[in-house]
Amino acid sequence: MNKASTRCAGRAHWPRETDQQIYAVGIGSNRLLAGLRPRDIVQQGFRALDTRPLRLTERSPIISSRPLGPSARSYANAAAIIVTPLRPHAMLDQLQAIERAFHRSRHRRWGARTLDLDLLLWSGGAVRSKRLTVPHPALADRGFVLEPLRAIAPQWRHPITGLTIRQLTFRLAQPRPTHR
Ligand code: A4P
Ligand code: MG
Repeated sequence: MNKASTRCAGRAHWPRETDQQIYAVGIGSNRLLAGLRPRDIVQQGFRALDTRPLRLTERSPIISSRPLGPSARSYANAAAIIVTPLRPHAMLDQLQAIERAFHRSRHRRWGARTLDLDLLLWSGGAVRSKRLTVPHPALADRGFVLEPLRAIAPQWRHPITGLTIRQLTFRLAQPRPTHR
């Protein structure tokens, strides 16, 4: 992300006159597609996220992570910063169209998936509707989301807790008290 957009991503609101929205998107894959490995699929996901009306300004390193949930295969995870005129629900439509293009089917929650795109953060703050919750409700609890995001947007503040991504990552890494 360039300096101007880094500063704006750290604030609650992107200046209205630009009419541009900034999003942090989480990317996950743990399935093969036409001979492509999850890591290659994430690479292709970056490309799809840089196609109009989306402009990808930052891409994180791709990490390998142990599966959370029933799937046995490990995941490739990454994060990207996207600038676009699309408002949140239209952005979700766009992300789901990309997932469909990668042959993702939604039969089983948390099942193996070719490409999973989650809206993590929005420059306009929070959204809560039947279809969409932003920030992503599990953002603060998942290392495989926070770690890539910290590499590209460490100062972005969670609009509800007020903590930066760097602080959330640090907090998650702390040992938790055990109850006997
Ligand atoms: N939805 C609501 N808010 C959002 C949002 N912020 N971003 C709705 C995206 N979608 C959002 O999502 C189900 C519905 O959530 C959508 O139709 C949308 O209207 P989905 O992507 O179809 O289903 P899902 O991904 O199977 O469910 P969910 O609850 O989104 O799962 P997660 O949170 O995406 O977790 N382990 C590792 N290591 N790495 C992973 O990436 N991912 C998951 C899935 C499980 N384990 C993992 C990983
Ligand atoms: Mg999802």
